[in-house]
Amino acid sequence: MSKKKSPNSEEKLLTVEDVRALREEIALMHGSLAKDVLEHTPLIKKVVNKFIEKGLNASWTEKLLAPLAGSALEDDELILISYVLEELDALLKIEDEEKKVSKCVRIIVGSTGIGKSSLLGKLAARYKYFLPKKHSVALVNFDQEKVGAQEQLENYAEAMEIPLLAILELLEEEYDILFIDTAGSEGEDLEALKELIAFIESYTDYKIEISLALSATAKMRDLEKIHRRFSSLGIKNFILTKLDETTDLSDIINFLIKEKTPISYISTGTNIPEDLEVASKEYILNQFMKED
Ligand SMILES: Nc1nc2c(ncn2[C@@H]2O[C@H](COP(=O)(O)OP(=O)(O)OP(=O)(O)O)[C@@H](O)[C@H]2O)c(=O)[nH]1
Ligand SMILES: [Mg+2]
Repeated sequence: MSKKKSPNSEEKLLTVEDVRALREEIALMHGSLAKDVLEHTPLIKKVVNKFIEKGLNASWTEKLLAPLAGSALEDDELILISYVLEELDALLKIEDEEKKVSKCVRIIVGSTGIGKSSLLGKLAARYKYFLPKKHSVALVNFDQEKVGAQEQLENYAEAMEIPLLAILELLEEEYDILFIDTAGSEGEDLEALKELIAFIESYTDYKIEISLALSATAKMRDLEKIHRRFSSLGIKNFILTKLDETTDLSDIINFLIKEKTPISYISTGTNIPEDLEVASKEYILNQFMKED
């Protein structure tokens, strides 16, 4: 029996590369169309430039505002500005603190010196003393690398009357939340961290929650690189640190609007436990819109 010929078998099929090239061409067309439109709508162009000067991704901003040309909104600068802010507001994801469950191990990972240990001190104090529900908490040191890491946690533990446990001790007594400090992990440390996670999963019924600390001063490429490095751990949320050190939040915002991961907390200084904010869109967007 002869095989039936598929109707397209004679035609050249598009390769993956062809499709990719087409997609890039279409994106370019959209980009130049947006630029064309902006040339003829000075107010929209002004607002686009305002946000580009603030550091927002240029083609993202152009493509967002160009479709408003010819609409009733094109003559009102304030409305155009709030249109962009609303879009940013919709894209930023925030984690709801109220939803956090008890019996949980919170691990903070991130680059060296980003503020991980300080965050643990602040969070442990918050959960033990400052929330309506008072949690039983303990700190755990898993930073075996850094000289002084143990002493740093001992200081927090002593000052805030919070127990500091060795890893094996977390099997002995139950807490609502354990806060585990890690080293600014490079490759090998990441493996050790995965073993720790497997250990907790096998021998306890704590739920594990991993937060990636990101500095507001980091550049886009660093943010992407650090996120890639830790993504295999399963990052539940981001914590932003060092918001007090920069007024330029453009890279962090460009990064956050591409990511679906929510932000949980914001660190705004070196004081423990005071300099910690629950993440909010208003806070981030207000900081972003602040004039220098
Ligand atoms: N300005 C500012 N400084 C901060 C903030 N958070 C932490 N720091 C400071 O940054 C330095 C490093 O903080 P740590 O909490 O030790 O950072 P780490 O990520 O644990 O550092 P390693 O354990 O060495 O990787 C300290 O001097 C902190 O006081 C912040 O939000 N703003
Ligand atoms: Mg540390």
